[in-house]
Amino acid sequence: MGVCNLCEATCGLLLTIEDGSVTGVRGNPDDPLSRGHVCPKGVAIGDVHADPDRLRRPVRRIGRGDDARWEEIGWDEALDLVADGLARAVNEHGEDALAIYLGNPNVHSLGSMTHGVALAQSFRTRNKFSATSVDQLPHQVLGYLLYGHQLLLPVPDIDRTSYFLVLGANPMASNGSLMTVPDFPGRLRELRARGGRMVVLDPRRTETAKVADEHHFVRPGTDAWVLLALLHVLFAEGLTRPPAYVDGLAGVEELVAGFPPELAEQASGVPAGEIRRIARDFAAADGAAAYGRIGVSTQEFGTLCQWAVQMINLVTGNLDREGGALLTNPAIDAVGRGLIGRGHHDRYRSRVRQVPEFGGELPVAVLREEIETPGEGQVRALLTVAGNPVLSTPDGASLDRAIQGLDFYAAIDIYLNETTRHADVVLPPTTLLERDHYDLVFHLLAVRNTARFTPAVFAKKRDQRHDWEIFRDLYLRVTRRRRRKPPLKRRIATEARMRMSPTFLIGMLLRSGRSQTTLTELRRHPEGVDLGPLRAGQLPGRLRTRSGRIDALPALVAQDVARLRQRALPRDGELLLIGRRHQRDCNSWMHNTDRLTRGRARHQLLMHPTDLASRGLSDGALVTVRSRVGEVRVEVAATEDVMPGVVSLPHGYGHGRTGARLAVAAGVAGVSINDLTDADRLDVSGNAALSGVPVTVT
Ligand SMILES: Nc1nc2c(c(=O)[nH]1)N[C@H]1C(S)=C(S)[C@@H](COP(=O)(O)OP(=O)(O)OC[C@H]3O[C@@H](n4cnc5c(=O)[nH]c(N)nc54)[C@H](O)[C@@H]3O)O[C@H]1N2
Ligand SMILES: Nc1nc2c(c(=O)[nH]1)N[C@H]1C(S)=C(S)[C@@H](COP(=O)(O)OP(=O)(O)OC[C@H]3O[C@@H](n4cnc5c(=O)[nH]c(N)nc54)[C@H](O)[C@@H]3O)O[C@H]1N2
Ligand code: SF4
Ligand SMILES: [Mo]
Repeated sequence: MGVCNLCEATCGLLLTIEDGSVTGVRGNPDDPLSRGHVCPKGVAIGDVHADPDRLRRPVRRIGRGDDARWEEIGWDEALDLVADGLARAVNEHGEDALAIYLGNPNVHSLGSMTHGVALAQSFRTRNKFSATSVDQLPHQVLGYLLYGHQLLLPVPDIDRTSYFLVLGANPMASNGSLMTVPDFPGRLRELRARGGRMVVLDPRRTETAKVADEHHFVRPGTDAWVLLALLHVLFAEGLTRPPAYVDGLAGVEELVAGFPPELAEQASGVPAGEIRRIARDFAAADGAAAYGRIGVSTQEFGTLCQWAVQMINLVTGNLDREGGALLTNPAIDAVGRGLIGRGHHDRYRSRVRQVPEFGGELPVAVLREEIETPGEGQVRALLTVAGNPVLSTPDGASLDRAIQGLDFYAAIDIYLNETTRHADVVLPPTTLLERDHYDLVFHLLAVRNTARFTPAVFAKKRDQRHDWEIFRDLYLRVTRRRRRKPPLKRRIATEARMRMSPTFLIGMLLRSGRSQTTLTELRRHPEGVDLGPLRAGQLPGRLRTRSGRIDALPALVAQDVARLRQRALPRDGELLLIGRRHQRDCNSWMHNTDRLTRGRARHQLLMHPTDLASRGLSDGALVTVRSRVGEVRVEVAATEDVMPGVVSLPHGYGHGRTGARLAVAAGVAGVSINDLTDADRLDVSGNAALSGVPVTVT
């Protein structure tokens, strides 16, 4: 039995192993959460394990750029080199001279959660970055502001809801996010079978839009107007029934009074009449849940959008109600037990652009300028862990150049990708099938309460290291080399914890606290243990706010509404760029498996036929896409599935620079959307506004 950690759905797997390799992958029908679901990526999980291009030993770079050569070196030498490079930056230039970027797969690795985060925290630099600020930062800011904890996030009760309102998410391809929902297609069928409805707002007629009861095109970046208008209607028509533990609703009502559906129609293209009807249907439904994801997080008003999504659930009485949006009760409650901090905001700001931190992290959109701008606190050394920011963060091409100017760069990664190819040393950990897994994060966000522990499928080889061992060894080595060491008591405590294996820690966490299961029980049931459907009626008890109540209108939100008011509505004829995901893509990696890269190419720019015609372009042409920051050349594909005025490129492509040998060979390396996105476009949370970038196509 195995588990897939490639996306947030965390499906349980049944693996066939022959002669030490994976020859078959099926979904595990006995898994109480994933119920037998598996997708093409999960089926390809053995390909990563077997991939000859995957790094298995540390490598050191000799030479630069296209002339670089890689030399395998031993672990001790590699760890020493990395510790030397990181400690030297700190000793010579101060704590802030070291930057760290934690990429997406960290949340999917138990060892990263137990040990990687601790290593990052031991660096007292302000220059900590992660994929959070190109992803879900608005959610975390609002979890903190509304509910008192950055990860206290209500999850749509999809198994019981009768009205599911989806903005800027494509769970048919992504399998859900901040909503661990394996087998979304099956769960949607059940929703429809009980007479429920799904309504989707998206600038593209996505796979999810196609199976929805209603789909409305919305102009990119204008959802805030639509969402505020939905609230406007709910208040104006007396459709609210908020719980008693909420303050500040009069302020919300006053604020949304200035955002009628007619204004929203002008901004977004969604007809005012439809907005009114959606508000009424939502309020009338017996259990309704509004949900917004990447498309409404990574835009200029991401925080406003996510706030309004929370408000719609709250004022209609659907927060903490069956069929609405509910809190989970995981076996290890990392939020309730304080394993993850509540969050904090604006304790300090970035050096160059003065953007506020959140939860001890700065927006990754400022990383390039922190590397390139001279002065005290300039970033001189970088550690990336499971990340590829050159492809994943705004204006990646400029970051690509900046990284090459660093004194020292080390990566912990299993591939040489577009970013790690610049590293001085790469330390490759074992991969999923070689390590134990318990999900500390996604049980927190799942549509059903379950618990599952998955022991490693393959034993690691003698010359391999788990990621937690790499984090431990780096912690010890860097600390030893630092001129200013952390206080002795803290050092001893951290060191002791770093020496415990993740599995040992999970056992401990399950024994302490009031866990609903034990590691012994989980070992006996590797398919997972069912802890029941999500529970209603947990609020206000579980709020972590100081008042024990919800302040519906935090100052940050109120101020940002003023920014929205001043915002000019999009102009006709302007082309706005959005991203997309495909079921067979996995962010910026997994493009080195034949299984996922063969078949119809899917890296093209999607464009509406009328937009092509008005520019004298034809389907299949090679076009130049330009934004304020850069340009790419890519094939265009005509489709009526995108709204006129909108073009779409997938993210995670652009392997022409290097990496993903098989994708390059198959001619599907594509271009990077983030060569076009703009590091200056930020939401008020600091999240990158990757969506809705103005571009021209010629
Ligand atoms: N324009 C645009 N940009 C986007 C997005 C978008 O929608 N549009 N989406 C954003 C989002 S939501 C995210 S999460 C980010 C993701 O962007 P990143 O944080 O850069 O993460 P990945 O692209 O997943 O890159 C993961 C890297 O980790 C390595 N890896 C895989 N497994 C392991 C492991 O177990 N251990 C280690 N050490 N390494 C491993 C892989 O080889 C790969 O190089 O991209 C963001 N960028
Ligand atoms: N197959 C696959 N699954 C994945 C991933 C992957 O790379 N591949 N990545 C995983 C990760 S890291 C994450 S964070 C999740 C993300 O999960 P989702 O949020 O479901 O991801 P997307 O498919 O990018 O969906 C975003 C949608 O927003 C739309 N959109 C863009 N701009 C706007 C806008 O301004 N307004 C509105 N209303 N919509 C807009 C896009 O057209 C797109 O349909 O997926 C995860 N699952
Ligand atoms: S939906 Fe696919 S990628 Fe996501 S966990 Fe399941 S098998 Fe893995
Ligand atoms: Mo993500």
